[in-house]
Amino acid sequence: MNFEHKLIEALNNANRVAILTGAGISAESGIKTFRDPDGLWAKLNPAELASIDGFMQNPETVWNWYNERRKVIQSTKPNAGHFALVELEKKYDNFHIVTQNIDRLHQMAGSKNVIELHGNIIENHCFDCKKPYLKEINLDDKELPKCPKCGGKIRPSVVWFGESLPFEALKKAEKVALEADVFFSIGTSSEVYPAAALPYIAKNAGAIVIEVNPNETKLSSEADFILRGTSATVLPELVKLLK
Ligand code: BV8
Ligand code: ZN
Repeated sequence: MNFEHKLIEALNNANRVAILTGAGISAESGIKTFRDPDGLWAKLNPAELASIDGFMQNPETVWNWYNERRKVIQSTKPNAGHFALVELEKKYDNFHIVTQNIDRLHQMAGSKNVIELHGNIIENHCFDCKKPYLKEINLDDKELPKCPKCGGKIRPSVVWFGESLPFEALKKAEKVALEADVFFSIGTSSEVYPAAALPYIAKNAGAIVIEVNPNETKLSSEADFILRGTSATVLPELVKLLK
């Protein structure tokens, strides 16, 4: 891929870089995205599964859907796109990854400053008393675990539709977007708020916005640079060209 000289220059002159990632960056690790044609939600309705109402109506169905996703995620590892971001982080003193992903592949790849906006699929807690549930999960056990403290239903520690994002994480994400010289939006359809607002916050505060996505998104018209390719191919090539 050819990168515009102005893009390379902006990155070589930047001090503060912020990266928003979505399911697309994990696609080349073998984890399905949500809204792509073969995505998780091509067959299932997200509102029924990744939502409080969905869990309250069908707790076992939702619990087992997450266990199926855990099986996939357990067998995956970071791809060249994740590792390129680890290399990129070394070039800047002020570098943050804000991820919507729950797979922890950024952390597994070695990224240090990762802000998780939508929680993670590894941890669980009680739906009623919120107490963390630390017992090992048997991914083949269809039975929904119950809270040892209050008998409540155990749920994955992800952020569902209609649920507020973790306050500290969102506040920090908005701060890094406001301060960024360069803001990347990588592998996200820019559909889900408030995460999707971050590139606009960055742009309005003067950042250069770069989109890395093989497809057009709602953000594309606002981006200063568009790298129309997959993250595992574009990011390693880009990082190689930087000082
Ligand atoms: C909230 C859970 C306050 C974990 C998820 C109307 C307007 C604005 C907002 C709303 C509205 N109506 C409702 C809302 C709020 C709602 C929302 O934004 N809805 C949208 C759909 C309109 N948001 C919320 O509810 C949030 N909370 O607002 O709280 C509140 C409080 C009380 C009452 C009301 C409001 C909570 C949002 C979090 C929801 N949880 N997941 C899980 O099960 O995973 S969202 C889900 O979508 C995932 O977390 C995912 O991260 C997120 C975004 O999806 P993407 O990551 O972008 O993935 P997607 O498949 O969409 O796109 C993939 C992209 O990758 C594509 O562009 C594709 O081209 C690209 N790609 C593919 N391959 C590659 C690639 N890119 C690079 N390389 C590749 N190889
Ligand atoms: Zn409980």
